[in-house]
Amino acid sequence: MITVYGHPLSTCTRKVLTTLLENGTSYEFVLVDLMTGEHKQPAHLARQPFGQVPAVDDDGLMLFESRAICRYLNETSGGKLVPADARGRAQMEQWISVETSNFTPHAMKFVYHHVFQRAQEPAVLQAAEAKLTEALGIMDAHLAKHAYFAGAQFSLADISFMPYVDYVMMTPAKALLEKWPNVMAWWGRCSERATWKKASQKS
Ligand SMILES: N[C@@H](CCC(=O)N[C@@H](CS)C(=O)NCC(=O)O)C(=O)O
Repeated sequence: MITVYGHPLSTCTRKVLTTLLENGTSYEFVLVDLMTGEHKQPAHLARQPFGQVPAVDDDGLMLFESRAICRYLNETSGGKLVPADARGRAQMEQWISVETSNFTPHAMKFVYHHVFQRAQEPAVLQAAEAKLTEALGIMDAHLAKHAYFAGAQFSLADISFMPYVDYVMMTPAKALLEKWPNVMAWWGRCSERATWKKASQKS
């Protein structure tokens, strides 16, 4: 049995749940209450030594780090979220790296400031806007030619971006995304998926 320790508002928890739901894998969900600091208590630190969510227990195999968890859960549940060929896999990994390095750190500045009340200096938001615009232009050019980041197939690369895009759409930086029609069309396709809606409690 797979147990996911997480929180429904957590971007990284949502990636793991979407991966499980896409593969039709059953799991148990255990809420770790970020609001009361449960993630910093010894019981959770034993599962996730950095005091973050998610963590997963697969019949005694304890894992943390959402991207590693998603790769593992996909591989052990049918593998439909990773392209079968090396070229497709390389594309997928490239875009997961773009998400981690070039998109999320900048996107989250807006999310911290506007959603989580962690005020950012104006200069920080200005720099984040420039970096985000650069990333969005590159993403848009790719998505003009491909339905998803790894090509025609919905993959872990799309799942990696989705929770961050979802949060950015709740901030004024939504306007930055809306300038890019292919990013918006991709987001429309991804955010309509029943698995995503369930993972993020939107249905
Ligand atoms: N690199 C980690 C990041 C996990 C992470 O940042 N989790 C957030 C929620 S999305 C968290 O637990 N934040 C609380 C904290 O850091 O104290 C992963 O991918 O799993």
